[in-house]
Amino acid sequence: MSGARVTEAEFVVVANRLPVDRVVGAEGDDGWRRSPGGLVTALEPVMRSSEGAWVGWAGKPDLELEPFEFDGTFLVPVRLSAQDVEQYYEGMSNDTFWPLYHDVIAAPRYRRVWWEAYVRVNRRFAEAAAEVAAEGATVWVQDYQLQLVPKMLRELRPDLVIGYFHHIPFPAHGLYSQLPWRRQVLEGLLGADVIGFQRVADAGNFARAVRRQLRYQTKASGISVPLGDGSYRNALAKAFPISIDAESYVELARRPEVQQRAREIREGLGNPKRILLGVDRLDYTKGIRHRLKAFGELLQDGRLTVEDVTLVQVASPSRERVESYMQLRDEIELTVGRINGDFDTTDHTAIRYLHQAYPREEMVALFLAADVMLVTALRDGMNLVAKEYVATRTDNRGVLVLSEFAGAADELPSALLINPHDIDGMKDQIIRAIEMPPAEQGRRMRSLRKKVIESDVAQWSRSFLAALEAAKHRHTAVGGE
Ligand code: GDG
Repeated sequence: MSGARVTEAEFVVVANRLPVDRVVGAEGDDGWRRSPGGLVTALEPVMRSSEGAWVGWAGKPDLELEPFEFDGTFLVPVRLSAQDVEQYYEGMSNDTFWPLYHDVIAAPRYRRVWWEAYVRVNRRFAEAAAEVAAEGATVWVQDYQLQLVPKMLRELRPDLVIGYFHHIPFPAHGLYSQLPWRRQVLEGLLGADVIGFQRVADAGNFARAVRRQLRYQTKASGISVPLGDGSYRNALAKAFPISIDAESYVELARRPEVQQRAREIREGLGNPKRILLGVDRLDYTKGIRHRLKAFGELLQDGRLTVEDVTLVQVASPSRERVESYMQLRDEIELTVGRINGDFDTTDHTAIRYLHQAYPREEMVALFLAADVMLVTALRDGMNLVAKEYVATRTDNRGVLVLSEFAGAADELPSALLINPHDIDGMKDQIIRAIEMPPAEQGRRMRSLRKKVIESDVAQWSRSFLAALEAAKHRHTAVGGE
């Protein structure tokens, strides 16, 4: 097998997307730009120090690309046809796994052709990774689009140490068991030596599904995976809560031009006493409708007025070809239009709704302009926006209203926690946030910031990779016997 390998990478990341975006220049010439995502930032130091390779899709269908070097990383593009994108990505990943794993907030669709595409595409990713990994290399597979890759890869390359991280929730067994391919997916994931989740509860749900569906033994975080010859391999299923590059947010928040921009934003909104902010991909898991309902009712009840309070809602475009997302956009825009129509004055708006994506500097200026950050997800693996807001509040002012159903709630108990289904409860907490005295804001924010700054994304990748390293030693010990 080694003769066929393109390169010999000691560390390989496998993710749905490559860490770069294609940019087309003015003369029609194209190049690549590093994508701004958190995962890319988190793994950059590891990739640099380890002659790493990254296997992923370049983001456009039917692109035939040779592997290439970018910024010290060997990039291995996996080709997806337009049909693969439709069935594996938009279908199985975003219209089956996504709603099922987020507690069926939207109805998951179970389609056999999508599953077949998912298997086919996962195999393509596994084969690409098997080709580039050096003997005994460490491979880190990312997220729910690639749940079958760990097992497929182990079959191709039993010498590898394989990690998998699940960025979204893992649902309770009662819901998970709807999945027609529930056993195959569990077996796929169990190909990994370490399976990481956002919350302790996700790891627990996974272990329960494994016990119920596969009848494997579990003990604490360990799962005994039978090898078929009477012996067992130990897989670790555990929480590794992801975080942000906190330092870079602090740095942006300290820039005078970003602070100036925050002042301009406030002025542009007519200098209301309080600005509330929501920042989400336009997704039904984020609870944007519930948030709008609560805010609309507060205006209706006369507990808030548009002269005093404005809600800024950034809803960045997402999955625009998936039907449920098109519907959600219509509903949200109808609601925003109604609330603004009912309550706006010529000088003040109730909701400044922005269906756009912004550069990071602008996002930080928005965080700085906001007195209250609303994170009202109905279900969310972690929610990085909550952590980003906290990191930028270097003056220890501002209030985070945070849904209990976001993974971040486990780590950030000093936020004002809410149940977004309880509209009255949410309204009361929004009022409490708006009226919170500075001393209490400071007390809570200091404790939130301490957590986010201590547990940053570098610490996240270090602790996951340390667990994988320990698995490597187990491999060696078994091999040496
Ligand atoms: C998944 C899980 C988990 C948003 N709009 C703009 C923009 N963003 C940035 C945010 C944040 C990121 O996108 C979104 O991250 P979240 O964690 O909030 O949510 P998902 O996209 O659903 O991410 C989630 C995460 O994976 C990591 O494991 O936390 O639970 O669902 O960084 O700031 N960034 C810019 N412009 C925008 O308009 N620059």
